Amino acid sequence: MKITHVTLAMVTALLASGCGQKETAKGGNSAAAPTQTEANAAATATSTPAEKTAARVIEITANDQMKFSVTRIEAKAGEEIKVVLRNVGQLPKEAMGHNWVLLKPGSDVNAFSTTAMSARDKDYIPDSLKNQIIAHTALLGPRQSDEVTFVVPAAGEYPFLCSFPAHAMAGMKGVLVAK
Ligand SMILES: [Cu+2]
Repeated sequence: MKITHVTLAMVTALLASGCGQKETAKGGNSAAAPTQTEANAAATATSTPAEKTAARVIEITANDQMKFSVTRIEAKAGEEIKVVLRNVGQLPKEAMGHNWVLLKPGSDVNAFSTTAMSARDKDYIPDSLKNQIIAHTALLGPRQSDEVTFVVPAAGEYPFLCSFPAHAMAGMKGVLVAK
């Protein structure tokens, strides 16, 4: 799911930049001033909606003290959000890996965390509980980052956690509140 979102974003970015370069090249080579004006106007018109629909970025850091820098996110139902998680710690991934997992309203964070402990080969994303997950990042080692983009489905309180063993119990959890 994450890979699909990232790939789409990259394709969109590439298409956008490609179009921009094409318009610029056309305008620069053309001797006719009106054509260049039209090209610029068209470029402006197409870029404005793209900016309006861009996902809101929430940057979160995770550290060796098992803390997220953000534990509460306020959002609107239907809003597109991009969470960028950065592991700012030094300890190796095997001892202090971090991820960010957003669950459906009503999910039990502690139960999820406990089940996730036995899913080490899946980076602590247990197959049996995937139906509780709205979105999640990769498991990150020191100085790594990852992002995930999702649409907030509806109003409600969506718990999130780091599913590395015992991290949620130590406080690596929070809530996204959608209105
Ligand atoms: Cu963690």
